[in-house]
Amino acid sequence: MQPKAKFRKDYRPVDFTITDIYLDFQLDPQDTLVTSTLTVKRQNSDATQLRLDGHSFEFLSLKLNGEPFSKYQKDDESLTLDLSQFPAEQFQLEIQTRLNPSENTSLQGLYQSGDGLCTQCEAEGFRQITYMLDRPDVLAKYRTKLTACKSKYPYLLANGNRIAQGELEDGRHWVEWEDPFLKPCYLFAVVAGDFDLLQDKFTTMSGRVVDLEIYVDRGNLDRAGWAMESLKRSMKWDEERFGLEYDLDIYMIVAVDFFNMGAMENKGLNIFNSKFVLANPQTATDDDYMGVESVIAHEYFHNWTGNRITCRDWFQLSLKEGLTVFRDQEFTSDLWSRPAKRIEDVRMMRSVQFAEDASPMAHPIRPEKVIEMNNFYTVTVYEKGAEVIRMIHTLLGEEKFQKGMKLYVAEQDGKAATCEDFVSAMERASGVDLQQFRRWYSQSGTPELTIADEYDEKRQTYRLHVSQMTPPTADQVEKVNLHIPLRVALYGENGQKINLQHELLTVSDVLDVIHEHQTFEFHNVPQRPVPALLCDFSAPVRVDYNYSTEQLLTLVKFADNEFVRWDAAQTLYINELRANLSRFQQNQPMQFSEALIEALTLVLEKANTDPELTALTLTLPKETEFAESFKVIDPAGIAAVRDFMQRSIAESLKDRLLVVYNQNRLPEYRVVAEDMAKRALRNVCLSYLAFTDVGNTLVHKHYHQADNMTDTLASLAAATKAQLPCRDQLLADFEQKWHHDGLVMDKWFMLQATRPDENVLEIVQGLLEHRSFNFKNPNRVRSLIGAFASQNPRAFHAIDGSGYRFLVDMLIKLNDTNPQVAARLIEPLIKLSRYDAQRQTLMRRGLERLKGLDHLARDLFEKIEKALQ
Ligand code: B3K
Ligand code: ZN
Repeated sequence: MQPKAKFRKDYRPVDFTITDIYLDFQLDPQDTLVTSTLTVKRQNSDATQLRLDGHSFEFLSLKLNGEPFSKYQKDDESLTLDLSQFPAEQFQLEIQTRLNPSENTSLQGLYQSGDGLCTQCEAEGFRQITYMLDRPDVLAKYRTKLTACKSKYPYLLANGNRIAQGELEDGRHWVEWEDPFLKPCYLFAVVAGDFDLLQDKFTTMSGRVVDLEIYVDRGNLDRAGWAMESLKRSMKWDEERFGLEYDLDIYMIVAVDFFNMGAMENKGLNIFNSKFVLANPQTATDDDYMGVESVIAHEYFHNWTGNRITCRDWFQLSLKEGLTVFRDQEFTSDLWSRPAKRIEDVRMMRSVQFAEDASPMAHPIRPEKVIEMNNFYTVTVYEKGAEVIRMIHTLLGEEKFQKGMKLYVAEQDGKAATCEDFVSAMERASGVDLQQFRRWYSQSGTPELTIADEYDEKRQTYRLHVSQMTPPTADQVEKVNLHIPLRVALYGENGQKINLQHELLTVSDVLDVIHEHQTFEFHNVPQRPVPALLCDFSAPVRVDYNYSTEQLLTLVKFADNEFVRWDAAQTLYINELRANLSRFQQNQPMQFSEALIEALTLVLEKANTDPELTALTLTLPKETEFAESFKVIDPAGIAAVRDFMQRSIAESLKDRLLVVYNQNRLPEYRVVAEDMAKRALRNVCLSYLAFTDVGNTLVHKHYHQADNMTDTLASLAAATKAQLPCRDQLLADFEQKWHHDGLVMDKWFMLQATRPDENVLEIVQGLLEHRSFNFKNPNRVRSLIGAFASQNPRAFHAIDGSGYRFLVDMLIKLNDTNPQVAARLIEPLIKLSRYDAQRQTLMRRGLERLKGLDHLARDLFEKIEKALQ
């Protein structure tokens, strides 16, 4: 049977809802018994059928108001009760099911992670536990009783507050939990296991004391402190910036090793991939520290934007995800560096999200059609969704935006809402017209702004001619004009900023682009300015303006906005890559331009005053970032040119890089912004110096002097990328030291998977048998197989098709064990239209091999179908 699509337009309210749920779990890794007692309430007097979702368990029994009930029909996905003879307004259903968590490799529903048991219910995992109206607009009160062997599972956790507990004579114990807040079943969670526990307290703004608990595997307590600090900072920030306070008396976070994504915001009981909890200087890099903090914040912020106010249906996912990503981005920006955070997010948008728009999976932030919901937890829904919220913030300003948030919360608290409810609240609270702006929710694709300018010296006027166009996408051919906030700045030749005026009035630096063609005119412009366009990436669009190298150098040198300086350098890098790629493709010698060296010299001059931006600007875009400026991607060419650029920069700037490298050595490891910036700068210098004659000595020394993972990994990466003589020894040393620790080994697997070596595929294949590798663990799979396919384009797209064959082999295995992870990993293979004919044929062959599988999971089916169309 072919999986069926669901459409947003088909949303209907439920005929029956569920108001209360009592769940009784007799937990056992092989044999768990679940009794679910549902209070069902009729919403539609004409309804005769109640269809409950459920699969992947053994169905034991059904009772209606205490009596066995047999008027039902069962299929692979559901149980439909015939209530035509039963018109009652309200009744109770009791459903018994039996589960085997130890064999649940999908990591959805109830499953075993290490020695513990845990759940993952979003998006539709609850239905793998018991029959349920598994949809987010069914909000119920939950009571949960957990019973299990006490020595094996000393902690039994669920949502809400612990209300009772006791011991049984057979060595088992039980705990009962009650969640006073209404929630959809995707926020339900259970954890059973033996843990080390870190405890703390937080006093909310109204003076309530909340118990904070972080559960980690035994022995990992020294890695939980940063997560706890992050949680407290998040709670405080949400009170200060959004006026939102935590609502329960307890907040628990459990770290597990087997997890399909980053973390899950279950009410009062977050379950996390241990990657986003555990951190200490020996095991985590600076980036890991930042990752932990922002994911902790993100899940915490969901308590309001996601849990108290949830989504009416899954098409509205961006309502909670876009908004919560926006909130976590703001949190990081307020606490650390706003420009650095912006640059990180923009890099992601321009590479991964723009690529998704250009792929068979293109969809608006609010999709219209879904086969497998898990396939829509995408950069589009999340990151572009956050960009859409950010544009609303830009159009309204902080004050009115917060007024809108207050109204939204007041109107929707305790409910399941839609994106329209949010936009409407923003509009009504601010008085700003968002009519045309709403199209961002329904239109997919990356809009392109083509900009030309004109300076009239006599009249001292400057004009920007702006045209917008959104190219057709796989899901949507016809496009309409969007409301695009375009932030601009004008600079004089010597860097002075020119005031934006119309007649004699100062005008906003945010231009409202709403038509297909528009001209913006500025007055009293004393000289031909250099325009900075789309400052801070004020909208998720591409800009086409024909910058001269001189103009870009002016921006790199003088712009008062860090983002603008960084962005001008990006354009220089891209221009350099383009020019050399044509030479490379025509078998001509490559040449490195003086202008780029001049720009980077300017950048390095600011190393002492602004180490952070210097590090970010010196960082060469990744191959996948470069790739996005081409319609047809030449993976081998891009890799060769990038490699050439890296070596050229290293050679030309060696002395300066060495000075900066030596100036930025730190006496000790501290997780503070100032030191992190210096480490980043020093390590980016090292990454270049590795390609020079001092490389081997320097990298070797760096590795052995490192007292923290940031520096250790930087030297390992430098040795690997530059293929230094010390490489094998350092890799072996690292492996020896960390092979027992999967999380740390993920960094090593990733380096192996992205090696520039000719025989990297052979190495990766060999590592599938490595003692630290485990095919059932999604983190391992992502860091070895995922990194090879998505971060090593030269090898993955090898013209003999070996990379594709390998990925398909792996996907065939994952299709049976963990389809959700498989559907993530297939991404680079479905983007076939971006490659030459020969590669397309090979990629298509791989997809067809998958399509022919006997039990192709719907997750993969959806993507393969689209790719082959
Ligand atoms: N809401 C979860 C993601 C669930 C993914 C389900 N496939 C984590 C988050 O966005 O915070
Ligand atoms: Zn989220």
